[in-house]
Amino acid sequence: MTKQISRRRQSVKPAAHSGEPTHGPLTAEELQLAVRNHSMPLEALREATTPPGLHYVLTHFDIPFIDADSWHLRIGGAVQRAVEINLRALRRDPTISIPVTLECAGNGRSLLHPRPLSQPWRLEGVGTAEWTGVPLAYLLAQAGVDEDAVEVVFTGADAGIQGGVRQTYARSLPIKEAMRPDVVLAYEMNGRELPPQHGYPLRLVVPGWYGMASVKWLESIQVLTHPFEGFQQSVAYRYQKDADDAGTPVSRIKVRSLMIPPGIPDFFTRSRVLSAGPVMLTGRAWSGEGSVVRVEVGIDGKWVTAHLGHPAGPFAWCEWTLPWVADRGEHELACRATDATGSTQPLEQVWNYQGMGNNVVQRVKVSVE
Ligand SMILES: Nc1nc2c(c(=O)[nH]1)N[C@H]1C(S)=C(S)[C@@H](COP(=O)(O)O)O[C@H]1N2
Ligand SMILES: [Mo]
Repeated sequence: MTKQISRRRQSVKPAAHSGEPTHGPLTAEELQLAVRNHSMPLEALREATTPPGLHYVLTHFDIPFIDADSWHLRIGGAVQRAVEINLRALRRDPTISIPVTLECAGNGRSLLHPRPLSQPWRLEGVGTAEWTGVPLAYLLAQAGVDEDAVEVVFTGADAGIQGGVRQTYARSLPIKEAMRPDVVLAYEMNGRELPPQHGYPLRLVVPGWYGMASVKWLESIQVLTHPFEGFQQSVAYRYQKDADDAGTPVSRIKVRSLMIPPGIPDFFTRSRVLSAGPVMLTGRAWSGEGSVVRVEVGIDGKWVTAHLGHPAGPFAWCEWTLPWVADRGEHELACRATDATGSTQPLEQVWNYQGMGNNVVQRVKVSVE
């Protein structure tokens, strides 16, 4: 009996996105999202720090334009002393700078069959920036977190409707993650104030977690003595088998590598043309679960271990290179990373209802002339 009720409850649960996954062509709604939320061109993998404007952007609702002079951050909930702090005061607090590779949890979604209807990323929903700001743990310590605290919820200034539910964008972290010394309340990206689309004047950056955890346009931090059940926590960002599956939460970034497509592209099809002879294949690899220990490059199905460079930090991607002598004809290149936990990228798409945490190997077809 109880089971039936709970199942019925789940079936009226709002969907994280709109409609069932489809085998059909790209919809006008997906195109609308795709042009709002741009990805990082793969040639930008050349740079350890993604150049300004090329870092991917994902915004669920509208970008709020915030007046930094009247803006302030509120910290409250299960704390000894509630805090209200403005930007000038925050900038006087201790700072850290940390290079972080951020990836959208939906990266790779449009390559899935059937295709979940949401932001239709291909493989480029990623970027690396140097984030500067105040360690979250420092401010939480100032507020004095109560002993029975279990989670911290972060709320942005942006509101909208998703899955029929009116909401302000909010996500939580378990208290243990929130207390990590490398979680930062960032007011600078690559040494400059945050651009509007990346969360001006202040955002959270949670190294190692998929992007949804890094709440932009941060206004409020509340310490909770119970798990947060907001939409972006309990409905969206879950690994679900189907619409009725409560699923499991999405958290850390799975191991992935990408390659700069060699040669030159055809404008319309983006297929690659390359001259015969030596070429340095190169790209970057990352994982939020442990450092990258190996990248293999597949050349027409044969895997060769690439040379690994040193990442700028424990949560930044690392460069890989592999010299190749291209001979005339059609070739398929691929890359596959493995991290310290032993996880390796799958060769086939692993499907889930929301298209989350996909990390399939990238394949690049080249014509060598
Ligand atoms: N307030 C707010 N924060 C947010 C989002 C949002 O829509 N609103 N999107 C999240 C998602 S899904 C991702 S992937 C990252 C993207 O960060 P970026 O646009 O700076 O790359 O921001 C996260 N933080
Ligand atoms: Mo995302």
